[in-house]
Amino acid sequence: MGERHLGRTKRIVELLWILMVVLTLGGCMGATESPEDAMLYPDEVKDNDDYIVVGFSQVGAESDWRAGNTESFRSVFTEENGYFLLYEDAQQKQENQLKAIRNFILQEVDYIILDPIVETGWDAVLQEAKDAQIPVILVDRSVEVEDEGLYTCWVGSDFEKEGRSAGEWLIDYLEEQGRSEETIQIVTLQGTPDSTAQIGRTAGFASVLKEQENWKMLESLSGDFTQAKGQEVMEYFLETYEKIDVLVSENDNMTFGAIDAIHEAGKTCGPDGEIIVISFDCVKAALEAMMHGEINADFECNPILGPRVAQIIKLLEKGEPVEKVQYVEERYFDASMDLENMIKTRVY
Ligand code: GYE
Repeated sequence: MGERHLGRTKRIVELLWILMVVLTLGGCMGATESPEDAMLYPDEVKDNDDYIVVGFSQVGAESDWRAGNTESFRSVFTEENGYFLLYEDAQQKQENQLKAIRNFILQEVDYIILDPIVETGWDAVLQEAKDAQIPVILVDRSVEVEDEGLYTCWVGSDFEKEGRSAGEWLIDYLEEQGRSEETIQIVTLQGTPDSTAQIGRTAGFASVLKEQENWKMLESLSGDFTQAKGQEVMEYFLETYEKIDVLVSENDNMTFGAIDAIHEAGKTCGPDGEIIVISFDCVKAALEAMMHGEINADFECNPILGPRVAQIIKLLEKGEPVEKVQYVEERYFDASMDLENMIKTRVY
């Protein structure tokens, strides 16, 4: 091998070393989850016992429901009310939530509020919060952990009941329409897989479906709770299945996307259309769509959880016990109701 060749090989080896060092350092920096690039709370708050510091790890900003939910926390956990809120939007990624929680622990917050995107994968980080003696309050979605003592309590909706109510509503509606004996072909737009809302709504509807011999579930696919994916998946359903009688869409934003797809395919939906549309959440825009005849029934999911969590924190501050599982109240709406008046007072 010539000298020039040897020199080049040496340079390549040197470069590879430098690259390895850079990559290793970069990797380490990412893994230390330094609080520098995350939200910090100021020293005057840290040294001031008048404030209760709350770290809130939110799922994302994927839907109108989520926007209402975030606003509910932001409006309650204010400095005026004696709180300092560290808010972290995880952009629908569990890894971001794990990072946020570890940052809250590093900063020694007083309470952690977690809306877990999926149910699994929380044992280690919740153990870390417990070891640091920081109570964790779960909101909206829940977790599946070995030891339920890893969190203080959970506040949210009975998703399974929502799904069951949707199925029961469909039985009654088909009966009213004189279609009880007909073969009914159904497609489902599911929410984020493994999220409590998806698991519960799917299971609740399935429990009714399995008793109905003439109902046929053609396919269930995830639209990740977003409008764009809802539209995309509905386009696929419409291309694949010639006759769809019912769309069950596990949130309103996917429903909005699906309605666009239905119109683009030259089809109709709602009480006077070809496809019966059942949705969940009951956000204002969905009630409006119902008024315009696009949605048949919508099963409410209440996003206003902030005040309830503030009450829980007040009890915990006084050293009082709190209930482990706390459901919020909700109802359903359908196109036969006086929606115009209801919309006026709706805050989400
Ligand atoms: O239905 C959906 C949101 O977890 C209940 O998440 C929540 C769901 C809600 O993206 O719109």
